[in-house]
Parts: sequence; C-alpha cells; structure tokens
Amino acid sequence: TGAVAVTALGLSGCQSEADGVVIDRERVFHWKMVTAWPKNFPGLGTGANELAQLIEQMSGGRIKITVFGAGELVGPFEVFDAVSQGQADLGHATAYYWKGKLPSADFFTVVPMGLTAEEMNSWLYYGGGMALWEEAYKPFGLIPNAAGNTGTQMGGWFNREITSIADLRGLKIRMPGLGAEVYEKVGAVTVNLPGNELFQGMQTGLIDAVEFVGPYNDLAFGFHRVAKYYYTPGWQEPGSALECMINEKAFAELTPDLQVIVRSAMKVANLNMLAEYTARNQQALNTLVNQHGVQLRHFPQDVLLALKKTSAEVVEAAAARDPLAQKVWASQKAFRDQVAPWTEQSLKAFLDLRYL
Ligand code: PYR
Repeated sequence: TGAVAVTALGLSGCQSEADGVVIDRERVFHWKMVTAWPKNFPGLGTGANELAQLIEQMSGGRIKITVFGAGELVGPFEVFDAVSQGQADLGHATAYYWKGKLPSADFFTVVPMGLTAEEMNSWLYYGGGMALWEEAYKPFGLIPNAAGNTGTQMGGWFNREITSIADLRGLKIRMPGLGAEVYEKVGAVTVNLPGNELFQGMQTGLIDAVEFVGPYNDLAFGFHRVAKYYYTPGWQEPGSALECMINEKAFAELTPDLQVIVRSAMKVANLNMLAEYTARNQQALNTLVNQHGVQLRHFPQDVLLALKKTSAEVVEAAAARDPLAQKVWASQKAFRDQVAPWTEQSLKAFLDLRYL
C-alpha cells in the first residue's frame, strides 16, 4: 500500500510512507541547541558540541544543529523556558537548575549521598527513572534525555579550612540542588549562580566558597586563583546527570528514523561525557596541586556524618513538598535499596581491596 500511496501522490524516490505518514527523507531540519555552559567549556560545552555533531553525522546531514553557549541566545538559567517555548529545539543543562518551577527536578540530577553515576544511569534506563522524568517534563512540552554525567564531584573550594560544622555557619556558598538545602540547614547561606558567574562571585566576595563540578572544570574556571582549599569528597553530588531536553513539537516533526538517531546520540553522549571526566579529572587535579599549590583537604569525619544525617532529612522533606517529587523519590529510593547491596558486594568490595 505504501507504493500505491507514493505513486498516487506522485512522490519522488526520496519520499516514502511509514505507518500512513508520508516522510520526506530530503528535508533538512535546522535546529538550535541552547546550553547552560560557557561556549566550548571543557566537558559540558564540548559535550554539547559533540552531541550536536554526532546527530548531524548520524542523520547524514538531515538534522543540522547550531549550538549556543550560555548567554548567546538565552541566559544559562533560561534554557528550560527557551526550549519549552520553542525558541530553541534542544537544551543542554541539568535538571536541578529548574527546581524553582519543578520540585521533582532535583531528583533527575543528583541526590546528596545518593546514587553514583553508574547507579543513576541504571535507574534512568532500567529502573523507571526515564518514564518519571518524561512525566515531569511533559507539561512543559519537553522530552528529557540523559546526555552526560560528571561522575563523583568534588566538595568545593573554600578560603579557610573546615574543621567543624560550626565553620560552615554563615558561610556564603555557591551550590545548586538539594546539597544547597543541606548546607542551609546546617547554617550556611547558599546561592545558585550559573557557571560563568562563579569566578567573579568569588573574586568580588559575593560568595566565600564555591562548588561546581571537579578538577577538569574547576581548573578551567581558574578557581585556584580565588580559593586555596579544595575539599573532598563531593558528598552532595556522587554522580550528577546532565540533560539534553528536546522541544516535543520539534521532535514530533522528525521522521521515525531521525527520532531514533537523536535518542541514540543522547545515549552515546551520556556515556562519552562520563568517560571524559574520568580520564581528565586526575590530570587536572595534579596541575592544581603541583603547579598552583592548591591545598587538598578531606572534610572531617564528624562534618561528613552531620551532612549525611541532614541530607537524609532534607531529601525526605523535599519529596514531601510535591506529589510528583514524592513519587520520583519513592522510585529512586527503592531502586537504591535494591542495587546498593550489589554495589557493596562488587564495586565497593573491589575498591576496598584496591586501596588496601
Ligand atoms: C553545577 O552547576 O554545580 C553542576 O554540577 C553542573
């Protein structure tokens, strides 16, 4: 019947019919991708560029994407609205930036003391996480995709040593997501500035401490020029997911093969970014410590235990504020409880041995 329809419509060989819909394989889609990252920023910005390039290559040039750095088309924290409203077709960012409009958003980036990158991907792809994320973004006309992961982050940059929980009181810290709520609860003052404002924020004294990602990114931002102590572990972000959201209407216009290509490219980007961070972080940390004299510090055990206890309270309270957040957290928590024993038997058992 497809051949009949094609003949009847007098279509050329480049057009065909799938499920009753005539598709034009010569149509070129010109898409815009807005990002929350400075243009070409290592890992995040370059990951967005590579994703765009991959979609163009995999589609044989049928989708062409122009990538915009933060502020070029819209501000870094305007990405969600821009894609929702169709000003752009794709948005590369991370979900917890949207917690103000969507209380469940935090859970799609990271939970303090929560899932590692590997576990997060497992929850998203095999634990029902993607379906919940789609449900959360649907009212905004958006389709979410995991499109990168930073792996375990660092605890951040401080200008004085943290020897007790009291040292955090009154400290002005840049931190997004649920980690910020934890710091607030132990007495710090938090602000979520976008990446491109962090260096200046430290330089001008707007903030006393800053947490962004890890050595690869933090070296690029030059945080060693404005802070002396670099703290581990990144209790607040054990495996933060990056996203590339798609405008639902733009996606619906694509032929089915292009839709598969776009979704598959997102998965490649997701895997690739984590591999890049894993490869680059230690090199950058060596540069920070050996060339720039950065003082590496481990948070004291009692501080970490206090943050761990507070994290559990904050996460439950955040979930209780919103029915969808509650549903998402119930899913993620059940998944964590199911996979955590395996992580302990496999990865942790091995790492304990490696670092014996
Ligand atoms: C941050 O904004 O802190 C990220 O981890 C991307």
